[in-house]
Amino acid sequence: MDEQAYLIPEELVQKSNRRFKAQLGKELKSLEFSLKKRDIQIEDVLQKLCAFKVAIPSWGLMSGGTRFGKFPIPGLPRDIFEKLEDASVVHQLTRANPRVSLHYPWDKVADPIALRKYAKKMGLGFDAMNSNTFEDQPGQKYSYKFGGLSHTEKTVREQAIAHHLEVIEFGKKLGSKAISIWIGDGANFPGQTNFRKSFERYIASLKKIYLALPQDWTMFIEYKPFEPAFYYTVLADWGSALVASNAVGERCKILVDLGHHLPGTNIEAIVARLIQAKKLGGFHLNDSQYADDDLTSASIAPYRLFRIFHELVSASKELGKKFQPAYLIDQSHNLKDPIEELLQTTMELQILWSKALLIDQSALNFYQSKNDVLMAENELKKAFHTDTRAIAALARFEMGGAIEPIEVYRQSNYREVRAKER
Ligand SMILES: [Mn+2]
Repeated sequence: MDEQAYLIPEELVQKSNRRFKAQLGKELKSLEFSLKKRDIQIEDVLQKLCAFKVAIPSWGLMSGGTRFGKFPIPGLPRDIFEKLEDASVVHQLTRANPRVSLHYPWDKVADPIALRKYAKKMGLGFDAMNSNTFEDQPGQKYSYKFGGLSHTEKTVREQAIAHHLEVIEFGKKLGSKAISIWIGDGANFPGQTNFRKSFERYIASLKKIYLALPQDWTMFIEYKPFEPAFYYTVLADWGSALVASNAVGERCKILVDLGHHLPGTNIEAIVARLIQAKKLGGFHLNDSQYADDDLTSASIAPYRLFRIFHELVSASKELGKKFQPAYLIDQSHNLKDPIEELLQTTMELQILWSKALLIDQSALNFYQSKNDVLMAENELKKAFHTDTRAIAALARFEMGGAIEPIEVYRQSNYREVRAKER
């Protein structure tokens, strides 16, 4: 158990847990009974679920919005220190979100060492650093209006590369081990850009950043089909990302943002391909109805997320501990309190992850080999239809968190108190 300065009074967590413990015990008993018939031990699932950690993005602690407007609630964090406080509340209650992913320069501070110390006090560490060449910063010499890493002008590309080196330097001081690169480069109109040359320039720029990447760091490249460029995007899809990451080097891996796919895309098949190519770096978790909607994970298509998790669980069974993709939430919290939405997200992820852990891989392999389509599909359905909320709750409880995180959070009046201070 870690001794951290968590912000929700511990007795509030314990009081709530005491209230829900008996009910949880009953639910676990009945789940245990049904899982035993399938030769599954709850203890086994629990252990693996406890190892499942998801990072929080610093930008996800604010009220997001659309290009049409934002509707912030009172008490939101005003700087990265306050963002860490809110992230710490999420982690205190879930015990599944021990790291925060920063955005540079939005989270830039003069004293990164002080920031690192503060994070430690809050029980947190730092995940991947995110760069930004998709907008111009005040005082910047060259504009990114027509791109950054793939820009036609060498001076602009060099400025964009220098920015990435700055992000890495900042991240090193925080103890981060990765840089995540998403670029907005592309074109709005046919004829505007030479596809091959812009891609070549992008790869050449990545290579220069890669040279400055510390040995124990990973570079994640994130693809997206469209927006802000609506006709052509330099890194539009997993195929382009695979070509680029192969060209750049072994520690250049691909980041799959679930919302960065066109409707109907079989994302789990893409995930399987990237695993096979040893190029799956990690995930930006969210959900979408249409495109990059950044909605709460599992709010729209939980079965899709379950199928993606199945690919990951089955790969980790085969590949063991060396298979460690990074998981980050990347959502825009427009309508819900960001802390509540992050709690809800993490709870949903825990539920679906534990469902994926319930799949009987050898039975599935058997039915697949016999081309027994219905029974093979049923192996997935059996796991998906199992109510694993109790296992997720038990995992939080055993790790020192809350059985019912949102209930504790609301009881604590955390946001109301912050609204008076911030
Ligand atoms: Mn993303």
